[in-house]
Amino acid sequence: MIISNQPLSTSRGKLYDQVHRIVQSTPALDMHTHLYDPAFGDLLLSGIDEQLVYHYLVAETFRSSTMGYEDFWKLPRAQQADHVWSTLFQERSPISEACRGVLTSLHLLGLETGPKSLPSIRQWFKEQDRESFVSRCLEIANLRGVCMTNSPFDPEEKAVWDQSPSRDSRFQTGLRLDPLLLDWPVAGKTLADWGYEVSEDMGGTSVVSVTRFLEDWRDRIHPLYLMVSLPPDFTYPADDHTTRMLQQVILPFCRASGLPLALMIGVRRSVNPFLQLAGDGVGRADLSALQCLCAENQDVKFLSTLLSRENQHELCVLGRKFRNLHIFGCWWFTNVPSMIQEMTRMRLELLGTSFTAQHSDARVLDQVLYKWDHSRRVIADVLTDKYFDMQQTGWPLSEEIIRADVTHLLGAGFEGFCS
Ligand code: FIX
Ligand code: ZN
Repeated sequence: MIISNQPLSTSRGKLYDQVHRIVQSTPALDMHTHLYDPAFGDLLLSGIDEQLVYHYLVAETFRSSTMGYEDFWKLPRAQQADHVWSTLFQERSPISEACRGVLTSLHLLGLETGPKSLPSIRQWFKEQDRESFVSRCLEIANLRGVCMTNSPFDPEEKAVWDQSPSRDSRFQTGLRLDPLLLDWPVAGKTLADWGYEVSEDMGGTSVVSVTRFLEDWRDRIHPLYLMVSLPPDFTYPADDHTTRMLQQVILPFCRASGLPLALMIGVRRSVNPFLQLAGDGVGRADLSALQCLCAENQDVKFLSTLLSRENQHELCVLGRKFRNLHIFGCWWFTNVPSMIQEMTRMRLELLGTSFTAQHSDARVLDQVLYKWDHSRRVIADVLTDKYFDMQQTGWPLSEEIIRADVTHLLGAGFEGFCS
């Protein structure tokens, strides 16, 4: 890449090409995924069948299929994938964002696609060497790192940590705390089984013990941040367990350790339980909870992404008020081009470059290909508009400046906020 300080041409077409090239070629840090370090074996999902049974596609399949929910879940994975393929890719055009995503990922891997191509695609995936496939996906998506979602409460994952796996430095960690905040009866019992002295009412040595549990996992996995997904009716402060856990354990821990707390707000879990993982919905949150957390704890760092489109403007305004709040990504139902475009534009207009433009939330390795390709295109479109407007005033712009902004938006800003 030639880096030049020469002012760019004010021709819109040339600016468009330059910004797109820079956004495509700047390595990103994917700050929230559900991928695993290859050392975690089968927990790292990849391949066409896993892509097809992704919960985004399962939800869409049931809109058009008359198959019973139970009948679908009883099928072996490959047959579930066959059903998704026939319903969404053969009987109609694969036009939704999730379907388009499968096609983009396959295309970027150099595979030909068409209604009859599933058997040959499967065969191709069978022939791939796992180690080199991981590198290939990260290279094509141009990711310099990927942050996992690491839950000590997941028995399969914990079993791997217990073996002290030899780690791949491209995969970083994030400590997931949902059960601690949202399901204390289960989390407390689990902690007690592991030898931490806790009680049902969080009395006695509970606060000290849960803090020690966090310290132990911090020392064990070295997370970039702590995280939790919260429902839209999350309220703070409230006379409930979540507030007590935040006030007595998590906020003091974040304050002392300097680790940020990521609050992902707006998911209504299991609105249709028959859909299993695909059955979660969205609700508009009351952001006075986040406002209060940021205001009362200015020495604690918060990361936030919200699920409801209706919350996005309010979130940007909160971002303007609190420098201890870093906004990131277009989460889940907002990870579609129309929403990425709207949210990125609004964030640039209200926050400048002081946010992280995207995370993938990928659950299957190959998905990073489409998620980043689609997002990078939209981010580059919006940036082109913004730079064009800026240039019209006579303000100089250079390749170097654009690259620094994009580097910031694609992970360096998040790292700076954390450090
Ligand atoms: O809570 C989360 O981290 C969500 O991203 C997931 O639970 C969700 O299932 C997902 O994969 C969204 O993209
Ligand atoms: Zn997620």
